[in-house]
Amino acid sequence: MTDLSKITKDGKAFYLAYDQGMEHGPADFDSDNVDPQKIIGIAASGYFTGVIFQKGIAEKYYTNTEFAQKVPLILKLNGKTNLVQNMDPYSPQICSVDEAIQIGASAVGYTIYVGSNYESKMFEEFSQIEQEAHAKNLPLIGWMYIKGSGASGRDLGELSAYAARLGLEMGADIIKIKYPENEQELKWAVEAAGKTKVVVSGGIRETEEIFLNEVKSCMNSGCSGMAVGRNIWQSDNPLAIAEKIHNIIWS
Ligand code: FBP
Repeated sequence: MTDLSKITKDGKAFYLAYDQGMEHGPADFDSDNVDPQKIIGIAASGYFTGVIFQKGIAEKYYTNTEFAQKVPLILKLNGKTNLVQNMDPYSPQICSVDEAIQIGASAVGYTIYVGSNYESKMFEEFSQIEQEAHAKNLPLIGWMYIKGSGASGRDLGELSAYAARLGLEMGADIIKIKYPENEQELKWAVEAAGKTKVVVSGGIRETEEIFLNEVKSCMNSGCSGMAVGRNIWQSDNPLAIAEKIHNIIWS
């Protein structure tokens, strides 16, 4: 089993996600949170067990800086924009495991679009990464996102459990999934993931009350934590909401 101690605390996890600049463009940002340096400041607050970047930001704002000592880096190895509207998304690998290690990553991440016609291409890249990362005892986090013509019209609860199981079958140490329709479906997905830990992604910004209830529901469902971006760094007080999420995860 891969050693997850660098990116978890007491078996639980809380990651600050900041790869949206590639996935959604600067539309998600304002003049404050567009600056990666500001995000690093939040990430280094002590509430997080990791920060998620693509390689460009990591190289310029993290590697060989004081922050590298304060919060572990999870380097995303693939990505895409939202400009190409494809029913069947493919997110190509843009960074290798070796580069990630040089950049100072404590773990790597890769998105598989479960149900896409390009699934097999992403499987090939993921399994190559899995071999390379695990040979170096580097944890692998699978973003298991349901999107594509193969998923269309299917039951979301069933697909969430399928995506979670796929993460286990593919060798992911941790999977990041979206909250399905209800707590019961999430519990089933967590069961399906077996010994692979499950964290839930934050999604678009909600009111604090709604979002914190979702975090509670995730923890009630047996998840190991959260990977949140917009609900934190789009907040008027990122550190205050980060503290509340942290306290729910480790309550
Ligand atoms: P958020 O908490 O902001 O949703 O971030 C989590 C995340 O998984 C990011 O890592 C990723 O960029 C984004 O969501 C993808 O969101 P979507 O699938 O809606 O494009």
